[in-house]
Amino acid sequence: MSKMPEPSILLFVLEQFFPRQECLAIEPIENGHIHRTVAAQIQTPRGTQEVVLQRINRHVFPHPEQVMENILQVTHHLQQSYLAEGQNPERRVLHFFATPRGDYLVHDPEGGIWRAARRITGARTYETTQDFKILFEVARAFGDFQYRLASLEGTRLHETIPQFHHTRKRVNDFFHAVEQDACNRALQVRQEIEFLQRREADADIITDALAQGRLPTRITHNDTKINNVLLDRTSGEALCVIDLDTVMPGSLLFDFGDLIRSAASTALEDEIHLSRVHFDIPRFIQLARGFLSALRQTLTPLEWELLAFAPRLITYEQALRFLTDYLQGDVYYRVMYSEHNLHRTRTQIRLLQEMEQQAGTMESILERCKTDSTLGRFS
Ligand code: GN1
Ligand code: MG
Repeated sequence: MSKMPEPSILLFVLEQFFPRQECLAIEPIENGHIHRTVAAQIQTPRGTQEVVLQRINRHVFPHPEQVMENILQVTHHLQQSYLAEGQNPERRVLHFFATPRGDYLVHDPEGGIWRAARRITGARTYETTQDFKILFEVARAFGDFQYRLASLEGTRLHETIPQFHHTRKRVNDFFHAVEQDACNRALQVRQEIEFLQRREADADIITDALAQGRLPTRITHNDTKINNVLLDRTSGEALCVIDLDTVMPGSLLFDFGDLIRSAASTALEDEIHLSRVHFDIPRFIQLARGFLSALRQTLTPLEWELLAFAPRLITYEQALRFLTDYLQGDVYYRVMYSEHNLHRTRTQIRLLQEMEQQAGTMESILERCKTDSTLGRFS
């Protein structure tokens, strides 16, 4: 796990983005498993500016410049789409700062690479919630995000992490980690390993259909966790989709799947007490309704057919990824203690088991969404 950067490094980076402007405050933002994030307040001639600084994890994203190129294309497109509707994009779309020389990335003296975005104030994220209105809003925001990006199709976006949701690749990485057993942890997690091995056949269903052109490739977010949507603190309205690092060509099914995985659970991803972890059908209903409200007309028959399966696949994939990282000695995800990735694996396995039990119910709920005329409204 990487430590919090020294204040001198943060001040150096701020000086590149905002030369000769005083920094009034700095505080860490702890959510997110990948980058280091801090919030800063800058005194500018036009008043105070709230900034989010992020040091990009180069182990995970070896080409930060490609990540930023994608993000600038995507944010520009989203801004235009709000402007065309006469809406102010300021709190709807992330805005990144450039240095006076026009650079969106700054190198610090220790080799870190940083970016800076305007902080959207009066907004918050949720790690979990049972508030249906919030769930509906989060899901609607991800569906709307993907809907707006459909008109960007044809643009070549970089694949910022190749084969990110290629489940077969994740299975292979997992088998490799089991075989290597670099930290002698495999024996202790025999049950979990066997559970995941038994589901190996599921891995190819979506990626094969994508490769054969039976499923459309769209521009997707690829990390549709509940905490990647900012909501207005007062009204509860969804404002802005964040964490755009993995926006790239993908399947709508992965975005739907990851949303359900993260937001239809009754507990946090790293809950230690498994008896608290459930896949919750009432939450699933709100999430499905919200996500599909903008997209429903655009789904192909095969996308509809695989929609109920997608959350199981993504939950399976996530369990594989957490257990792979546990076996490899926690080299990918930020961990707070040595069993952290194991606890994360176990919550995913528990969710997957319950999703398997509820498969029929999920299918009939989605079937109803096909024709429900009230889908776009929260009820
Ligand atoms: C990572 O950065 P964060 O926490 O939003 C990961 C996702 C996982 C997620 C699991 C680039 O997302 O793919 O689903 O952790 N992001 C990357 O919580 O690997
Ligand atoms: Mg992320």
